[in-house]
Amino acid sequence: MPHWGQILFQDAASSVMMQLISFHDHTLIILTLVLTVVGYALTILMFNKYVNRYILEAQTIETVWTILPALILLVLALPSLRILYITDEVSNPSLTVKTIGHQWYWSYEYTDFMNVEMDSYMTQTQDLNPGDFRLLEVDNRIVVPMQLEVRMLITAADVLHSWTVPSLGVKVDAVPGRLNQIGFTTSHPGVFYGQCSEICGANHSFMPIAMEVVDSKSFMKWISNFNS
Ligand SMILES: *[C@@H]1O[C@H](CO)[C@@H](O)[C@H](O)[C@H]1NC(C)=O
Ligand SMILES: [Cu+2]
Repeated sequence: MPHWGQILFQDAASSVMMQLISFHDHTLIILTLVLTVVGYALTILMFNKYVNRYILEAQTIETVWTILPALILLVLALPSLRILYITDEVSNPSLTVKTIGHQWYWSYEYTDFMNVEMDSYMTQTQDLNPGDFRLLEVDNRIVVPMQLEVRMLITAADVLHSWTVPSLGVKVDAVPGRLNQIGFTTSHPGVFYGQCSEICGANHSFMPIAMEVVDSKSFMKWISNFNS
Protein backbone atom coordinates (compact mmCIF):
# COMPACT_ATOMS: atom_id res chain seq x y z
CA MET A 1 0.00 0.00 0.00
CA PRO A 2 1.64 3.26 -1.06
CA HIS A 3 1.15 6.47 0.92
CA TRP A 4 0.67 10.03 -0.32
CA GLY A 5 3.70 11.44 -2.11
CA GLN A 6 5.56 8.15 -2.05
CA ILE A 7 8.27 8.14 -4.71
CA LEU A 8 9.86 4.75 -4.18
CA PHE A 9 8.49 1.22 -4.21
CA GLN A 10 5.96 -0.24 -1.86
CA ASP A 11 7.33 -2.46 0.89
CA ALA A 12 8.31 -5.85 -0.47
CA ALA A 13 6.05 -8.77 0.37
CA SER A 14 7.97 -11.40 -1.60
CA SER A 15 11.62 -12.28 -2.12
CA VAL A 16 11.39 -11.32 -5.81
CA MET A 17 10.30 -7.81 -4.86
CA MET A 18 13.15 -7.56 -2.32
CA GLN A 19 15.58 -8.41 -5.11
CA LEU A 20 13.95 -5.92 -7.45
CA ILE A 21 14.35 -3.17 -4.86
CA SER A 22 18.00 -4.12 -4.33
CA PHE A 23 18.55 -4.03 -8.08
CA HIS A 24 16.92 -0.62 -8.29
CA ASP A 25 19.24 0.74 -5.57
CA HIS A 26 22.27 -0.88 -7.23
CA THR A 27 21.37 0.72 -10.57
CA LEU A 28 20.83 4.10 -8.94
CA ILE A 29 24.29 3.98 -7.32
CA ILE A 30 25.95 3.27 -10.68
CA LEU A 31 23.85 5.99 -12.28
CA THR A 32 25.02 8.50 -9.65
CA LEU A 33 28.62 7.46 -10.23
CA VAL A 34 28.39 7.96 -14.01
CA LEU A 35 26.57 11.25 -13.62
CA THR A 36 29.18 12.55 -11.18
CA VAL A 37 32.17 11.64 -13.38
CA VAL A 38 30.60 12.96 -16.60
CA GLY A 39 29.31 16.08 -14.83
CA TYR A 40 32.77 16.76 -13.40
CA ALA A 41 34.41 16.37 -16.82
CA LEU A 42 31.87 18.65 -18.50
CA THR A 43 32.21 21.34 -15.84
CA ILE A 44 36.01 21.28 -16.02
CA LEU A 45 35.85 21.54 -19.83
CA MET A 46 33.56 24.54 -19.67
CA PHE A 47 35.63 26.55 -17.23
CA ASN A 48 39.07 26.50 -18.86
CA LYS A 49 40.54 27.29 -22.26
CA TYR A 50 43.12 24.52 -22.47
CA VAL A 51 43.25 22.10 -25.37
CA ASN A 52 45.01 18.76 -25.47
CA ARG A 53 47.70 18.46 -28.12
CA TYR A 54 47.35 14.66 -28.20
CA ILE A 55 43.53 14.52 -28.54
CA LEU A 56 43.78 12.76 -31.96
CA GLU A 57 44.85 9.10 -32.22
CA ALA A 58 44.88 8.79 -28.42
CA GLN A 59 44.72 4.99 -28.31
CA THR A 60 45.03 4.59 -24.55
CA ILE A 61 42.17 6.86 -23.54
CA GLU A 62 39.97 5.43 -26.31
CA THR A 63 40.58 1.91 -25.07
CA VAL A 64 39.68 2.98 -21.55
CA TRP A 65 36.48 4.78 -22.50
CA THR A 66 35.33 1.84 -24.59
CA ILE A 67 36.07 -0.94 -22.08
CA LEU A 68 34.81 0.96 -19.02
CA PRO A 69 31.25 1.66 -20.31
CA ALA A 70 31.08 -1.95 -21.55
CA LEU A 71 31.90 -3.18 -18.05
CA ILE A 72 29.34 -0.82 -16.52
CA LEU A 73 26.66 -2.13 -18.89
CA LEU A 74 27.60 -5.69 -17.95
CA VAL A 75 27.26 -4.90 -14.25
CA LEU A 76 23.76 -3.59 -14.99
CA ALA A 77 22.68 -6.33 -17.39
CA LEU A 78 23.74 -9.45 -15.51
CA PRO A 79 21.78 -8.89 -12.26
CA SER A 80 18.83 -7.74 -14.36
CA LEU A 81 18.81 -11.00 -16.33
CA ARG A 82 19.21 -12.99 -13.12
CA ILE A 83 16.08 -11.42 -11.63
CA LEU A 84 14.23 -11.91 -14.92
CA TYR A 85 14.82 -15.65 -14.70
CA ILE A 86 14.05 -15.84 -10.97
CA THR A 87 10.75 -14.04 -11.62
CA ASP A 88 9.77 -16.59 -14.27
CA GLU A 89 10.60 -19.58 -12.09
CA VAL A 90 7.72 -21.78 -10.95
CA SER A 91 9.32 -24.75 -9.26
CA ASN A 92 7.07 -26.46 -6.77
CA PRO A 93 3.76 -24.62 -6.29
CA SER A 94 1.51 -25.72 -3.44
CA LEU A 95 -1.53 -24.08 -4.96
CA THR A 96 -2.77 -22.93 -8.33
CA VAL A 97 -5.12 -20.00 -8.75
CA LYS A 98 -6.50 -18.94 -12.11
CA THR A 99 -7.52 -15.36 -12.67
CA ILE A 100 -9.51 -14.09 -15.61
CA GLY A 101 -9.72 -10.43 -16.57
CA HIS A 102 -13.13 -9.21 -17.67
CA GLN A 103 -14.53 -5.82 -18.62
CA TRP A 104 -14.38 -4.69 -15.83
CA TYR A 105 -13.64 -7.06 -12.98
CA TRP A 106 -11.38 -9.98 -12.14
CA SER A 107 -12.62 -13.48 -11.49
CA TYR A 108 -10.68 -16.17 -9.63
CA GLU A 109 -10.81 -19.95 -9.76
CA TYR A 110 -9.24 -22.29 -7.23
CA THR A 111 -8.80 -25.36 -9.42
CA ASP A 112 -7.27 -27.40 -6.57
CA PHE A 113 -10.38 -27.00 -4.43
CA MET A 114 -13.28 -28.35 -6.46
CA ASN A 115 -13.07 -25.26 -8.64
CA VAL A 116 -14.15 -22.64 -6.16
CA GLU A 117 -15.00 -19.61 -8.28
CA MET A 118 -15.68 -15.99 -7.47
CA ASP A 119 -15.95 -12.60 -9.12
CA SER A 120 -14.06 -9.68 -7.65
CA TYR A 121 -15.73 -6.33 -8.26
CA MET A 122 -14.54 -2.97 -6.95
CA THR A 123 -16.45 -1.65 -3.95
CA GLN A 124 -18.30 1.51 -5.02
CA THR A 125 -17.31 4.66 -3.13
CA GLN A 126 -20.72 5.02 -1.46
CA ASP A 127 -20.45 1.46 -0.07
CA LEU A 128 -17.03 1.90 1.58
CA ASN A 129 -16.60 1.37 5.32
CA PRO A 130 -14.47 3.76 7.40
CA GLY A 131 -10.80 2.91 6.88
CA ASP A 132 -11.33 1.28 3.48
CA PHE A 133 -9.25 2.40 0.52
CA ARG A 134 -11.24 4.11 -2.22
CA LEU A 135 -10.88 2.52 -5.69
CA LEU A 136 -8.82 -0.36 -4.22
CA GLU A 137 -11.29 -2.31 -2.13
CA VAL A 138 -13.20 -5.22 -3.72
CA ASP A 139 -16.20 -7.32 -2.70
CA ASN A 140 -14.36 -10.67 -2.90
CA ARG A 141 -10.64 -10.60 -2.18
CA ILE A 142 -8.39 -13.32 -3.52
CA VAL A 143 -7.03 -15.25 -0.51
CA VAL A 144 -3.74 -17.16 -0.59
CA PRO A 145 -1.68 -18.92 2.08
CA MET A 146 1.50 -17.13 3.15
CA GLN A 147 5.05 -18.44 2.67
CA LEU A 148 3.90 -21.05 0.18
CA GLU A 149 4.57 -20.87 -3.51
CA VAL A 150 1.44 -19.93 -5.43
CA ARG A 151 1.09 -20.43 -9.15
CA MET A 152 -1.11 -17.85 -10.83
CA LEU A 153 -2.53 -18.61 -14.23
CA ILE A 154 -3.67 -15.43 -15.92
CA THR A 155 -5.94 -14.96 -18.89
CA ALA A 156 -8.69 -12.65 -20.13
CA ALA A 157 -12.19 -13.17 -21.43
CA ASP A 158 -12.56 -10.14 -23.67
CA VAL A 159 -9.69 -7.65 -24.13
CA LEU A 160 -6.18 -7.23 -22.76
CA HIS A 161 -5.86 -6.67 -19.02
CA SER A 162 -2.88 -6.92 -16.72
CA TRP A 163 -2.90 -8.53 -13.29
CA THR A 164 -0.60 -6.55 -11.01
CA VAL A 165 0.43 -6.61 -7.36
CA PRO A 166 3.36 -4.19 -6.90
CA SER A 167 4.41 -5.32 -3.42
CA LEU A 168 4.86 -8.87 -4.75
CA GLY A 169 6.74 -7.70 -7.83
CA VAL A 170 4.08 -9.29 -10.03
CA LYS A 171 2.69 -7.89 -13.27
CA VAL A 172 1.38 -10.28 -15.90
CA ASP A 173 -0.59 -9.52 -19.05
CA ALA A 174 -4.00 -11.12 -19.25
CA VAL A 175 -4.43 -12.01 -22.91
CA PRO A 176 -7.57 -13.59 -24.40
CA GLY A 177 -6.77 -17.05 -25.75
CA ARG A 178 -3.49 -17.27 -23.91
CA LEU A 179 -2.65 -18.61 -20.45
CA ASN A 180 0.22 -16.81 -18.75
CA GLN A 181 1.86 -18.13 -15.64
CA ILE A 182 3.69 -16.57 -12.71
CA GLY A 183 4.85 -18.00 -9.41
CA PHE A 184 5.20 -16.01 -6.21
CA THR A 185 5.91 -16.70 -2.56
CA THR A 186 4.71 -14.17 -0.02
CA SER A 187 6.91 -13.37 2.95
CA HIS A 188 4.33 -12.21 5.48
CA PRO A 189 0.57 -11.93 5.96
CA GLY A 190 -1.39 -8.84 4.98
CA VAL A 191 -3.62 -7.32 2.35
CA PHE A 192 -1.88 -6.30 -0.84
CA TYR A 193 -3.45 -4.11 -3.48
CA GLY A 194 -2.95 -3.71 -7.19
CA GLN A 195 -4.71 -2.32 -10.20
CA CYS A 196 -5.31 -3.48 -13.75
CA SER A 197 -2.29 -2.27 -15.72
CA GLU A 198 -3.36 -2.52 -19.33
CA ILE A 199 -5.84 0.01 -20.69
CA CYS A 200 -8.92 -2.15 -21.21
CA GLY A 201 -11.81 0.24 -21.67
CA ALA A 202 -14.05 2.71 -19.89
CA ASN A 203 -13.81 1.21 -16.40
CA HIS A 204 -10.15 0.20 -16.53
CA SER A 205 -9.42 2.29 -13.42
CA PHE A 206 -12.16 0.54 -11.49
CA MET A 207 -11.07 -3.09 -11.49
CA PRO A 208 -8.55 -3.27 -8.64
CA ILE A 209 -6.91 -6.36 -7.18
CA ALA A 210 -7.01 -6.97 -3.43
CA MET A 211 -5.15 -9.99 -2.15
CA GLU A 212 -5.40 -11.31 1.36
CA VAL A 213 -2.41 -13.32 2.54
CA VAL A 214 -3.17 -15.48 5.58
CA ASP A 215 -1.64 -18.50 7.32
CA SER A 216 -2.48 -21.84 5.74
CA LYS A 217 -4.88 -22.89 8.50
CA SER A 218 -7.02 -19.78 7.98
CA PHE A 219 -6.79 -20.33 4.25
CA MET A 220 -8.11 -23.92 4.55
CA LYS A 221 -10.91 -22.65 6.77
CA TRP A 222 -11.79 -19.92 4.25
CA ILE A 223 -11.76 -22.23 1.23
CA SER A 224 -13.80 -24.96 2.97
CA ASN A 225 -16.61 -22.46 3.58
CA PHE A 226 -17.34 -22.53 -0.13
CA ASN A 227 -18.10 -26.24 -0.30
CA SER A 228 -20.46 -26.47 2.66
C1 LIG B 1 -18.53 1.64 -15.30
O1 LIG B 1 -18.88 1.38 -13.96
C2 LIG B 1 -19.93 2.19 -13.48
C3 LIG B 1 -20.10 1.90 -12.02
O2 LIG B 1 -20.14 0.53 -11.76
C4 LIG B 1 -21.19 1.92 -14.28
O3 LIG B 1 -22.24 2.75 -13.81
C5 LIG B 1 -20.91 2.22 -15.74
O4 LIG B 1 -22.02 1.86 -16.51
C6 LIG B 1 -19.69 1.43 -16.22
N1 LIG B 1 -19.34 1.87 -17.56
C7 LIG B 1 -19.55 1.11 -18.63
C8 LIG B 1 -19.14 1.69 -19.94
O5 LIG B 1 -20.02 -0.02 -18.55
CU1 LIG C 1 -7.51 -2.46 -17.47
